[in-house]
Amino acid sequence: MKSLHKMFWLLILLLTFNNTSCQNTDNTKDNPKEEPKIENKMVSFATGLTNPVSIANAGDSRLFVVDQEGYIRIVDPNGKVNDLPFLDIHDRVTFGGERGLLGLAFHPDYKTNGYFYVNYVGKGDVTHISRFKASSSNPDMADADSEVAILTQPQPFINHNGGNLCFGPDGFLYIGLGDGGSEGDPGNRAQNPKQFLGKMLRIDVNNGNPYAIPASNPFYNSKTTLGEIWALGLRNPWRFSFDRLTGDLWIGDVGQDAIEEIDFQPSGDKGGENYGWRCYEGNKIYNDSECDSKTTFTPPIYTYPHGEECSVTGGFVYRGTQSSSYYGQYFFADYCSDRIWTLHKEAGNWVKEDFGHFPGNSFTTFGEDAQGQLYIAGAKSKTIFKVLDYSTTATSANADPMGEIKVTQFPSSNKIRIETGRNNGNEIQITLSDIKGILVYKASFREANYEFDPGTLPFGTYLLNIVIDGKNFVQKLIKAGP
Ligand SMILES: [Ca+2]
Repeated sequence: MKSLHKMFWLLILLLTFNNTSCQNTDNTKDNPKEEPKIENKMVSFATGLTNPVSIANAGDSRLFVVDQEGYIRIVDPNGKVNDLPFLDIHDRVTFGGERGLLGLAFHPDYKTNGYFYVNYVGKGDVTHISRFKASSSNPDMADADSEVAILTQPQPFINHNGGNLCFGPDGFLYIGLGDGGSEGDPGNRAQNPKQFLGKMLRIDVNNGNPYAIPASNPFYNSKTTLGEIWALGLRNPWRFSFDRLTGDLWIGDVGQDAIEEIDFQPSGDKGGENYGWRCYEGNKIYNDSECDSKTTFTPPIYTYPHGEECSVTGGFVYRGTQSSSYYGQYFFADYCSDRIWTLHKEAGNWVKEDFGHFPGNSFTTFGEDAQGQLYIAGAKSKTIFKVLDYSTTATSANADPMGEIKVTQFPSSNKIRIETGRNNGNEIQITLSDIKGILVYKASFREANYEFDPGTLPFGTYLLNIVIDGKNFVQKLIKAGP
């Protein structure tokens, strides 16, 4: 098992200069004309996995990776996969194609109750939402015999099983179910208010037996719509997530033959949205033969057409390192094209940016660790990558007479490179101090560029001070663990 054995520096982009808050004004985003190098964007974090389809954390330093065949495996903070699985239920999982063990969510009080919830397709093509319990004696093991059925849903066809489940910031469990499969939703199930298929459900697993319907659900006590339904009109919401900061809900809904879409519900939303399928695929009418003209559909915030692309893998809003260029951006990928993008809002409009093209992966899922760092798994590459902080050219305010200073990280070593953008032969002094102000490295040079290795230092925050022609630049650096 390859582990991320090298420590690396993550750069924080805030640069202070003469009390002017500095903006990242240059275009440091990925140039779509150039194939980005994977090591600049992501690093291989864990390898040798089998069929990884979901990544979750339990509020500690471990990552839990769902193997579609019916296992949950633990990856330690060094990227090492435990020999023994956390959970082995392969005997009751029907594996193959879009079937298998598909989703995992830890109870918000997992630390005290040991409960976690899974979504799997079992015998007879029935989707099971079940609760399991961790072993009370071994935190790296769960009790496979502790299964408690929460909800089941027969699947009329083998595809479009949804598979994801997440606890929302409200403490309720959200369950994404696909339209039941085949193509074109032949039973018009996603629009049928009396079926779970093609819906997002919201249930309260802390009350009732085995659950209660929250009184705040949009169709609570409705006679025409099942009370569990939170949103309708989804085709196959394979991966969805909540923004851990804002509570916004992001859904990647896999399209039919033409259009992939991202749906969005702002935090505080009351639910009840109808995302359109099968009346609409993206923003285009797909089959309006039984569509009620009075129904209000909620359009996606972003769509993209098929071509190289064919199946969206919804991701997460990056909430890892606050000063990263990616902070607050929603990551998503396409399973077929191996492309990853980000979305963010600018002047009221959603803007897509290319993150990169990483052939040979078949990205199935994103996941966060307890700190909000972002990971993505490839089914084909059987690898989990970690999204790196984005080191960028930090320019000072536009009045800066000195030009720009660029500080570069080297993920594969301890080295830091400074490019001062000037070459007047004057002495440039640098110091590196830890957060308590204790000096750990000091040097001076007259060249335009300088590369140094401060040696082995503990993980933590450091301040790089650069003095050039009497001006003082301070850059915060984080020495991150693997
Ligand atoms: Ca839709």
